Amino acid sequence: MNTRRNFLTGAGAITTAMATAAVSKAAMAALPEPVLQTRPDTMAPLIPPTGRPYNPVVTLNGWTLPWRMNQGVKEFHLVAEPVVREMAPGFKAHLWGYNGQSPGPTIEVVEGDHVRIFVTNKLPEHTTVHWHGQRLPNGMDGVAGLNQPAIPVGKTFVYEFVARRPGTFMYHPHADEMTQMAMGMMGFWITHPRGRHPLIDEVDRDFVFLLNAYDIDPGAYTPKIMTMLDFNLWSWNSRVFPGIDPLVVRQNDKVRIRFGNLTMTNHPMHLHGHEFFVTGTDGGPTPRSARWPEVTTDVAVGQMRQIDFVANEEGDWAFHCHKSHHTMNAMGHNVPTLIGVEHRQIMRSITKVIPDYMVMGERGMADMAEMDMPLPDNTAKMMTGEGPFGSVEMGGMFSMLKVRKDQKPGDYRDPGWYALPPGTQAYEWTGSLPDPKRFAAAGGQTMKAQNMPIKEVEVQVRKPVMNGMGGMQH
Ligand SMILES: [Cu+2]
Repeated sequence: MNTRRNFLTGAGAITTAMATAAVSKAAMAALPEPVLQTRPDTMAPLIPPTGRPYNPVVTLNGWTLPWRMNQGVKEFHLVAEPVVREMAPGFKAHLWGYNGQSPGPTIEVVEGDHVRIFVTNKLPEHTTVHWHGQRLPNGMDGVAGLNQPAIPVGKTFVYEFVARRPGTFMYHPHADEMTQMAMGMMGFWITHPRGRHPLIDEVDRDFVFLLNAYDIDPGAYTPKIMTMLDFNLWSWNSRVFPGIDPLVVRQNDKVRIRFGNLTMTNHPMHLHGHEFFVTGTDGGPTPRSARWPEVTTDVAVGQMRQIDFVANEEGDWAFHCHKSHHTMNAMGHNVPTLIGVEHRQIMRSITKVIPDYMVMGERGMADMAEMDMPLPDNTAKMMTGEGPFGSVEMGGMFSMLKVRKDQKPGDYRDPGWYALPPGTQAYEWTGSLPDPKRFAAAGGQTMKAQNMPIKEVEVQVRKPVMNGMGGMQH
């Protein structure tokens, strides 16, 4: 098997499209040569070299699978196999995926395309591929046992159908799903509309990624596949912040972002600085009368969302899952809350036994981002990311929408940090602070508690001592 290296590498070279290598007559008789990709960078959009034209998508930290036309049929070759995925710089995981990556490559076709996909199984167990959301013959739906025998190890199966419905789809195994999806097997599928579509607007930039989650112990390489809820790595396309590339756009671009959720919980996806409309799901385009503006949209398990907006505000805007635990990387979740706990006494006793003992979280967890704690090798820091004004204190499902006036059309290179215009940044107040006034409520409880011992409970509050805050009382 050959690895074609005619891909442009990384965000640095992303402005030009690649061409699919010419396929010889002899090769046309056989199945298409598989194309592999092992770099975790965001690859240039694949301008269609053959077949019907369309405006291609950009897969965040991923790529689109080239195809060949064989007598009017668009042929792809997916190879299911173990892969090494760099989830963030300095942190690699042993996953399963397709064609050298987890997730697998994005498949882009056009409404009405006759599609043939060869799937070769190089996993240590059988598999299938289910084409999530597609209208297709029942025998092509990929549910092992129900619609087909599973693809045995070492064998190649052929799926063939017409892409009937334009929209946002995904693919994943439907055989030993719990293992294979926990190991990272999934990919994006776009069916572009055949021409102008009344409900699918043309956009300047179209980004896609899948939400996935892993449970990899600090220092380990392989996900624990039995985990149902307590995952410690929340990723987009098997990358965690700061390993997720920014979504770079030109000011006033019409932007579409599509995402699908293959984790075990919902993700409220939140965009700063702009409102968007949910313009479609894996069920199809949303009727215009049913769209409303949002800044957060929840994606339930197994759902896909397509959001559209005009990126008219310059800046570096956070874009993330709004569950705060999902913007964290690997770390035990069973750390007790120590905010406000007075440690001084007990520290003296502990350090006699464990000299290196360190208290965590006495003032909140922000210290964790700056502290250079010794971590096991191959561990993503819990929260990190150096911004222009300090640590971003994020991990997991977090990236940025970077909107720039001078970004060239089709240029996806990271423009660096946004230069804030003078006088437009939050600043420190250096005047005096008034004493707080206590609010006196005039109301009272309507219902009197019965059979409840009425006893005043004293709760202590600890506040940091600040100069000029003389009026603070407990
Ligand atoms: Cu989330």
